[in-house]
Amino acid sequence: MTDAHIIERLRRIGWRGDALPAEGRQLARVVAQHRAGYELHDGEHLFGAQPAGHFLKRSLDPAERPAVGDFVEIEPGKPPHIVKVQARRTVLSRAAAGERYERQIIATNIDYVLVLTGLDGDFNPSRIERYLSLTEGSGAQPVVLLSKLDTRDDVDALLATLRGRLPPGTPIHAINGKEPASVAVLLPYLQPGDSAVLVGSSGAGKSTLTNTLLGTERMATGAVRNHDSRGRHTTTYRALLQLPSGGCLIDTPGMRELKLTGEENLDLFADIDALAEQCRFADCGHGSEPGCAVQAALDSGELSAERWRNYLKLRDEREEQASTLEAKLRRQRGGRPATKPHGHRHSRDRE
Ligand SMILES: Nc1nc2c(ncn2[C@@H]2O[C@H](COP(=O)(O)OP(=O)(O)OP(=O)(O)O)[C@@H](O)[C@H]2O)c(=O)[nH]1
Ligand SMILES: [Mg+2]
Ligand SMILES: [Zn+2]
Repeated sequence: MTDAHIIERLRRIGWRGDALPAEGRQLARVVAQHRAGYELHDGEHLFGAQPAGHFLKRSLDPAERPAVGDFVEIEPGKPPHIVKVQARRTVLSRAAAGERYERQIIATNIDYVLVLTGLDGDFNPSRIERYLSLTEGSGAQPVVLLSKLDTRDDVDALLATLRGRLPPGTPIHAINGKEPASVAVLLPYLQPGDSAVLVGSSGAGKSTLTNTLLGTERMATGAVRNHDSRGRHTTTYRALLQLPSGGCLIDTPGMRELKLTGEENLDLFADIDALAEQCRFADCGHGSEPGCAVQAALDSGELSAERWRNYLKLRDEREEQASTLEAKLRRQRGGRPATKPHGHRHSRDRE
């Protein structure tokens, strides 16, 4: 098989590179990860693989292990072994729930993060803002999707509220995830070479939408509870699927907790930062200080109380996670001063 043929095949699963790995190694994409190993696809075939020993070392940051969406180099064998993860174009991650700080990868090498919320009891603008904050650090574009359009008729008002809250220009689409004609608005994000990941609570309709885009009932779906619209965690693992439109889509299990990693910049709330700079006192606590621009905006209704509260919550969480992350990096560096993950390195920190 010629290199051109191999590259053409890899393009089908979203590969953007141009240099194939060294002789004897093959390239494939991680489409699923199970306890027993990985499922890979090379553009033509689906096959199983195991991680090489160095990925299993306890000292290794779990974020460096192969994850769904990765392009990996494999060496033949029975089973084949993943020996290297290619540099990631984009990474969507969250912090693991619990005490210990750990970054968990949701998906890699994706162009779009499709944030799906049901227009039933699942609808919650603060949660959408949380997803968008996590997306900011990923390098991928967020797209806000509202499913179950067919279940209510006051959607225009909800859409207007959301448009008023999210940064101008954020794409928002309301869809019926069961209706092919309705989900066709997503095709521009799912063209050959594109990769997208679907995220949202259990029961939001991620697998229903995935099946409609696929044209087959590939993923299991489950009814939500009547009283609170919550799902039953039907999907249990992330799966990357090739769509008839040529793009790749990653369906994910509904997430119970979405903790920030500390690497977000909260650009989503840049307007609030700008507002706070107009307060009379530089150290304004935005309480009852005279000349507080934030209080004035809250009083006039220009800033909603709910959005302000969500901003404070996300900002505090981001700060706390950022200092935990910094302490962790400092420990890893043997007590030397830590550099910010995205910051510039000082010369004294160089190894
Ligand atoms: N009426 C209507 N029902 C929908 C729509 N989208 C999903 N549903 C229903 O919502 C329920 C949950 O859908 P799923 O696709 O299983 O939800 P999920 O997001 O994959 O949930 P998890 O896998 O648990 O994370 C199912 O009963 C679907 O039939 C929609 O657009 N309209
Ligand atoms: Mg599902
Ligand atoms: Zn103020």
